[in-house]
Amino acid sequence: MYQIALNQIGYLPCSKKTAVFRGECADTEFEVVDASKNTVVFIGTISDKRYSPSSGENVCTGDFSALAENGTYYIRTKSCGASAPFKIGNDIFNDLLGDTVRMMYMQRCGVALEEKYAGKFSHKACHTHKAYFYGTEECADVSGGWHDAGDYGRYPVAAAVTAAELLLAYETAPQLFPDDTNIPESGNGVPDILDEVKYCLDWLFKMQSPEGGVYHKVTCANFPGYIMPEEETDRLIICPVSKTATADFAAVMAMAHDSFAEVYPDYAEKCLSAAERAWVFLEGGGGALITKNPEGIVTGAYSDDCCEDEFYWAAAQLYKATGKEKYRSYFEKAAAEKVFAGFGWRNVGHFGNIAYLSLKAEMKDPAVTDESVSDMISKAVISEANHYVSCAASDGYGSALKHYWWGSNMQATACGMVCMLAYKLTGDAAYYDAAVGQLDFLLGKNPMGICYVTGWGTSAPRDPHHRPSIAAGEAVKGMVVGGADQELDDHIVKEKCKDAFPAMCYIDDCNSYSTNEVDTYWNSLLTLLLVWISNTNNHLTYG
Ligand code: G3I
Ligand code: 9MR
Ligand code: ZN
Repeated sequence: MYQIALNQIGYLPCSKKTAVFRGECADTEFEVVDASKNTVVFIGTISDKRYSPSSGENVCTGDFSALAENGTYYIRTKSCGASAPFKIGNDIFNDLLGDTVRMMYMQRCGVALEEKYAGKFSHKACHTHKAYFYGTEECADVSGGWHDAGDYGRYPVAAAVTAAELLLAYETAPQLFPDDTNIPESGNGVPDILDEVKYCLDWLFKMQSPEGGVYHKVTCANFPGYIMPEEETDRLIICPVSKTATADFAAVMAMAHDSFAEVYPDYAEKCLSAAERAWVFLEGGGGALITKNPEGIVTGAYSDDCCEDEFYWAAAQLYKATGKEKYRSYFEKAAAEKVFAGFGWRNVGHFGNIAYLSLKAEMKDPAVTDESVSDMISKAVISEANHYVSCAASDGYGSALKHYWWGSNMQATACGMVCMLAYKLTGDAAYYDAAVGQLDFLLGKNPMGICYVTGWGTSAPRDPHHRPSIAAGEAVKGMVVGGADQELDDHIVKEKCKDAFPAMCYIDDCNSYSTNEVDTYWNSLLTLLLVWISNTNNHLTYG
């Protein structure tokens, strides 16, 4: 493990650049070396010695932000040795960005992944057999969509959030999403990211009931062994309609209407009418709150005892897509009572906030939003971001997390997103720096000294909890792993990390699903953060 922790992909020329020197570093200076010429290009001071409670060690920091020339570098010192190499440049995240999106293709269900697209992870069509409505002998075709994570379950809540984040990334910087990423739709004149989202939405349509509600998931009753997807042939069970799946469906279908209007105009209309039918279903009180799995089902529950934030998000997206008063009044009344937050699967409020705030920015028409509601949202975002900036400033590694739980890397990414939202609202660079700090943490500046994305950086997870990777004996590239979980939610991390410090409760072991699994919405949130950080110049600012 490196004694110098830094972002193993690299730094944008304009961004703050810091490294962490771990343990008792005797040096007072560090050198940045141009790796191609092996010449010292910068000398910096090692300072700010402090105790890092999340990792139980003393650490120091070195700032090399003044170095802005494109190139490949590494840091070296006399007593801490050398760091991993890293790049400086404006486009250094572009290839990683492409991989974070490509994961979704690798998760496609219901079709064969051909070798020319999926290489050694190719497989025959999977989960095309009949799916039965829970507790009945009635069946339906709900083939398609994306396998959620390391398992083969398909969950509309997870899929909708993933698709939404990909659409937001595309809307921010369409120029970063080409039509040549080697998926079956490449070269059809539509950006591959939109085709990938459409693959998911095509499945979501199948998950909408005739009444407009959306089934909560389709999985087998149990998780399978470490097999390729086509080998899972147990009965597929469609679980009952839920409020959260229905509301998330309404939200993402409304977003898709806006994003697909130009490339697939008829499809865009189909999305919007499905979204409005879902809303009518919810208005009628339809669907259940899912607080636990149905009897006999042990796969992912995606339980959520609050659906107000999902309704909040849906109303904002439907208002943005239609301009209808009923959605506007629902959202503004809800926001006036409580500004919801979250970039997660359970807490989705910030997707609604972004939709509402973007209206004023995009429409340049103050009447389109209620200034007092926008102000309340802005104040809530800035207050949350201030908390993360303060946490990051007091953490030895710049992490905004005070607690590491299952999916903590997604939470770190979400903290970065909130800081970017505050930056868009205020232009205050402190928020931008804190957001970059969360990306640095994910990509290597962390107590594990690991770039938490498979196949990226110098030290990356090699053994993720991901069935196709386990079966193939190699990790699919470009997947974010869950990260440290001090709750020790699986038997491996409980055994191996029971005495570890919070940010070190991570193990690169395929059996550790609570620290080393992957998930589509962990990837898509990183896609979005990478785009928002890399595209400050042509951002939609909401201020
Ligand atoms: O939000 C609370 C926070 O307020 C609290 O401080 C913290 C510590 O107790 O817990 C937080 O809740 C966490 C929750 O995720 C929301 O992020 C729970 O601890 C944590 O156990 C829960 O983990 C979820 C896990 O399923 C178990 O439900 C992960 O987020 C979620 O990504 C994961 O999803 C699974 C699917 O069910 C099945 N497919 C794989 C997928 C990834 O592992
Ligand atoms: O592979 C499953 C993963 O997707 C889930 O997040 C996790 C918790 O629900 O469960 C994993 O499956 C394990 C099951 O829960 C217990 N037996 C071993 C399975 C593989 O680790
Ligand atoms: Zn499948």
